[in-house]
Amino acid sequence: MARSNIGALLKHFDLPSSEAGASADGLESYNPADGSLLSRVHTSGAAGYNTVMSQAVAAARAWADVPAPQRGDLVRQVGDALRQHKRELAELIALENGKIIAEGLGEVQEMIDMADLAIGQSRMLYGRSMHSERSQHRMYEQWHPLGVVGVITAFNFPVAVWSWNALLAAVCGNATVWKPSPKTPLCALAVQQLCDRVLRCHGAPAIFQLLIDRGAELGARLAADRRVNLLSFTGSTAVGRQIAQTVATRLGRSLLELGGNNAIIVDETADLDLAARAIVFGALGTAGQRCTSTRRVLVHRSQLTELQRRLVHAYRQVRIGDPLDPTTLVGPLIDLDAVRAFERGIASAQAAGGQLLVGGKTLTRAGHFVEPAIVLARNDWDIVQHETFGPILYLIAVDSIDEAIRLQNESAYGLSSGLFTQRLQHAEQYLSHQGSDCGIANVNIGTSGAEIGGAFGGEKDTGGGREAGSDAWKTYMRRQTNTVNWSSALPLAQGIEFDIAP
Ligand code: UN1
Repeated sequence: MARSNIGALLKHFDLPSSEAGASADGLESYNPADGSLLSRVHTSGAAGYNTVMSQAVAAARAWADVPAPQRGDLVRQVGDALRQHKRELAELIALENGKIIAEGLGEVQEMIDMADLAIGQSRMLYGRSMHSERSQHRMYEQWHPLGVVGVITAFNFPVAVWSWNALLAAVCGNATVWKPSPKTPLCALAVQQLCDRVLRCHGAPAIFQLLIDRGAELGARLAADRRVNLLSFTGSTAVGRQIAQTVATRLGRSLLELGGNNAIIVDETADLDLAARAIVFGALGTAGQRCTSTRRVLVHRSQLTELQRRLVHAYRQVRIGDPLDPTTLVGPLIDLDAVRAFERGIASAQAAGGQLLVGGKTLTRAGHFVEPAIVLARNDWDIVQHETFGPILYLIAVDSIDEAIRLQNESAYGLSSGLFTQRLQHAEQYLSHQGSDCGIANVNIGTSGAEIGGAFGGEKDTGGGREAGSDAWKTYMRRQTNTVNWSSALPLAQGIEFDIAP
């Protein structure tokens, strides 16, 4: 992309250019496709943290008084702004994160879908009513706003994961404080600009707040801060564990969306055309840097040779390069650390006895490009059980559906999973309690690319949180049980007699 276009894009979102003066508190953002400096942005610092938190607390208080359908109307306007700036935001994502433009557009679409879902939800914050065991008593529950929701997001979905949290939190009557990844501050600042414009037009309290940090300091402050009523964290299991422990110390709530080691099972009846397509998208989408990326394929031995042939053929066709070129399918990894982790992963897999079928090299051109790899492997190797955040796919032969499910579930993680089969019994076994132990289990669909309508998240080391659709909204509210006595007596529950005349 020409420099002048980058300038226009930054200007479009009122973002500082790379010529902006360097300062001690500055955070630099780089283009992973060529290593060039995109911009320098200011970090919030301790003083900024306090201002943002007090604004969020005040905004949450005022916002909770606004009727929920009106809160939905604000989210509608955020959705409209995203529709209007979809292309520019997608280009900025491609530029700063390195995912290809088609996936950048998909990420913004995911936010728009989320806005639509949240708008509808704003009229459906339903509580139940129960039949009281006492006569002339009414019992029901209601959902009230929590207050302030902290949202810490990762570089790989620099804006969509914020929208899962912030747009639901908004219709539920909360303010959010967003701490994006230091690797993608421009995407966050662009979304913040759009939100600020909408908030101004709407005359709404400042419920969308942003913290920019170079490291983990402000995230740790959010975890310890009693004013943060819910902390949603997306990132590694190691950091998620620390965050959850800090939040638990103050008996706060956390919502965790951590790593995955997602498998696709291909049984002896699977349609290999479908399976191969899903595997290629799952393993190569976002250059293997999704938490839902396909990392393991557990394939029935009778299908191994043909599946391997198709996958290797597809990998050889894949165009690696500029994420903004529409013919590119694989962009760069996010940074040099990611390239080194990929190299270590390949070396460890080979040292364990893995056979490299295709790819595995680091490209020598500028930018953080690698050739996606497929390795013939065994499930019990340490490296296969480790989430390397890059395009390494392990192909593992199995002899039965029982073995495949067992190996799939041996992972410490439990995010996403998929089975390719044409046999009803296998599909149902896989979806039963004896089947996949993941939060997401698909049949004839791969592991990545979930729709927002379902609850998103996973079990075990994935952290147990659920975001986006279904009843995930309940996480952003507190439940209150109410019993109203409209009789002229005071009967006690459980029939207890406690006769005393005060
Ligand atoms: C993530 O990788 O953190 O299901 C989120 C998917 C996307 C979201 C991924 N809709 O792959």
